Amino acid sequence: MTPRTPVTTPAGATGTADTDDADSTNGTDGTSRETGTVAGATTFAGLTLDRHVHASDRAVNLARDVLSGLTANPRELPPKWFYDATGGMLFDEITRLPEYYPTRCERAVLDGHASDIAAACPADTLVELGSGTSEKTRLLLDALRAAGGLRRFVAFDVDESTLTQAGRSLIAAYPDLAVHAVVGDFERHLSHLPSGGRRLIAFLGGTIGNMRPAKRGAFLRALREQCGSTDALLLGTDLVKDPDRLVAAYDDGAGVTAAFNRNVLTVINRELGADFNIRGFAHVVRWNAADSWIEMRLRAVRDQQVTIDSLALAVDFQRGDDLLTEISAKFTRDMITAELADTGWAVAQQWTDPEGDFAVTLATPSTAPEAAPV
Ligand code: AVJ
Repeated sequence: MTPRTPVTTPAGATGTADTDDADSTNGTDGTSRETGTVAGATTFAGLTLDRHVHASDRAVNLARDVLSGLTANPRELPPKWFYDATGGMLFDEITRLPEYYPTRCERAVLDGHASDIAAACPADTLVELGSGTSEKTRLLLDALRAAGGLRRFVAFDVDESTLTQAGRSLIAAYPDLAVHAVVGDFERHLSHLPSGGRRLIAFLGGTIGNMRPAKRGAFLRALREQCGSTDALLLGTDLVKDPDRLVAAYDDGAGVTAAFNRNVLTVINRELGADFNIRGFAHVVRWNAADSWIEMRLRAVRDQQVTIDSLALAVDFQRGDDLLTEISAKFTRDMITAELADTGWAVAQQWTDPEGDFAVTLATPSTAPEAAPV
């Protein structure tokens, strides 16, 4: 790696984005009122939006992650940068691939057990960590409505446009439901989750698997600290299985996941003025049995130098050099129970699809969360 000029981080690259400043339309607390409702008030009609991450933070956060990721050894990028508009569409396509079983397995569990979940936790508020666009969300909303108590839906995601779109379509589908969208990063803004009522907090899709164990622990503990005794967590986790099936799920025959993986290079080229040659990197997938996770990598197929204008950075890749772009952890039931117990949660119920490929766990707050391991 040869910095073209002394590597200086763009101004504010390390600045935190969470400003909560009053730039939102007409709210003073970062909450913009779209339909004359008051966030957190007793009346539940319409859509409320809280903004803790601003569109302007994206470039700063991307620059920070790319600079630290490409100058690290081994090189690594967080998977969140896959998800621009193209990445979102490619992921949607992945969920329909024959090899990628997690989405349909989780849907099968919710199809079969949404009413059991609603009976076990008759919440008045469904919180989804994620944008709430999925069909799975509606299965839960319908079951909680049928159980009689549902009054509010909170969607928490980093992408405001997806959130507001999803919010509006949910309001159209559920006119009497209060929809509260929170634009935030679940590694930093969980404390901004709207409080009150009895909340079922859904974290689906196996997305928790993209975090390493320490981050997962911190996340589950932070969530536990936001929860009262009547709240519950609904967690989707992919289960350990035949490594060939695991690898195939991330390396499909049609090459959609390969395109999804390479998309992060397109994002960096477009948003940071880099000159990655997309075809200069191969899509590589490996089952790491020791750490119980799938690794997705981009491997340089030849010696090449990549320059990133906005970082004044030049990065040399030797043929065979890897860039880790995602881990996706796979769990056993014991791992799930242990990680939840370590972070102040107790497994109340657990369901899997008929093949036992994917688990959905309902966890309730156990006694006070144990202190974080030092
Ligand atoms: C959406 C994060 C759960 O890790 O399985 C799919 C993303 N990456 N194919 C996963 C993904 C490659 C997916 N999650």
